Amino acid sequence: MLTLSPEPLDDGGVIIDKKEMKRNDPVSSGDILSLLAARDGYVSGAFLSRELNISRTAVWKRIAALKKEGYLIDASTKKGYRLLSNEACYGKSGIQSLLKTESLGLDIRFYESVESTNNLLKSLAHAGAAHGTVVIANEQTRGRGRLGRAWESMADKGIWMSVLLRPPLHPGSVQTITLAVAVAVCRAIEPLLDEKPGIKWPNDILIGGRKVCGILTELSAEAERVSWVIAGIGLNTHSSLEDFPPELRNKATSLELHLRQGGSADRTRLAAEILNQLESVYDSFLENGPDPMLMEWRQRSITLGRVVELVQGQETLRGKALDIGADGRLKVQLEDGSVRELFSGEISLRYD
Ligand code: BTX
Repeated sequence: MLTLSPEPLDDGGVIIDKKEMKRNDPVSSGDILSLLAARDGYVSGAFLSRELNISRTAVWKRIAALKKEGYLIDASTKKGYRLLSNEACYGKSGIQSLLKTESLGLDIRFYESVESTNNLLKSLAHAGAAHGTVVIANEQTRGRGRLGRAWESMADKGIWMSVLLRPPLHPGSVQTITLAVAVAVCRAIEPLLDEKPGIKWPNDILIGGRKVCGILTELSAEAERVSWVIAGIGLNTHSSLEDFPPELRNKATSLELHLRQGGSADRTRLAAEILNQLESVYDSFLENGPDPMLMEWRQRSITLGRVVELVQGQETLRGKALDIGADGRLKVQLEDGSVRELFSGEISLRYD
């Protein structure tokens, strides 16, 4: 069972009047936040109500939700509302106020602590949640990696986020989604870093040879059609090396340890930027096919051209990583000259 604590902050206690919004176009607390943040002084309730086409009561409810998320807002009956600090609080509204997306993140469920955001989103997906629904937690108590491995997800130290996609794809091509997510995360983090991140096939992002991000893609499909894909992203933002268990200290890293001067690993901005970039990569993928994304993936890959060890059950094979296929499979030439095409679910890849 999932442990949710404290109560979910998904709608900040706001009961949304279904009449006042179109589905897929909700007015969120994040919209109010953007308008408040754009002004130094007070913004009247009438202005907000007019601008967003919602009632004054609906404005008031969303302001209450923002306060609950930790924003300091002065409310004056005469002058309206004023944001007292521009510091973003890590949560749904802050993230939504920075989104440029049309579908990803319109519905964000933000929790203080869950077992696994992938697990939680899976039950929402089964219940019919829309494409683009996102679950984020400040902490995961049973974060998962591939092949039954654990993912360390300490409170306040990273972005633990799952995104629901309903792509019109054949199940066989779903592995490319993992590649698309990796490209999107690289685009989002690269401007902050003093060193280029690289993608280790299929699902790790490394900085200086250490893992900063892991991606866990899960799906439900019928024979010919994908029903949903959940892309789980674990990105270490604020961990120091001591925060990791001893066995990970020479393998893991966090953004904060590699920031360029003036860079910040602010989770609100980053989570929004990952969603912005993911929507852009995903839309282009559906419109133009996988080639442009695969081209970028190849440029960012630190796997291609390397001699790698493939660990599959008891068997360990050596070979050279040649290329990535249009279906996301890695082509490896083994020492006997034969070429194998690998799915990510099957193997672990080792190299120095
Ligand atoms: P993976 O199986 O490729 O990597 C798991 C391995 O990575 C572990 O066995 C361990 O060696 C190492 N590891 C564990 N935690 C960390 C960490 N915080 N930083 C660096 N290395 C670590 C990778 O699987 C996929 C991880 C996805 C995590 C996200 S978080 C949101 C979503 N919910 C969920 O339960 N999982 C995903």
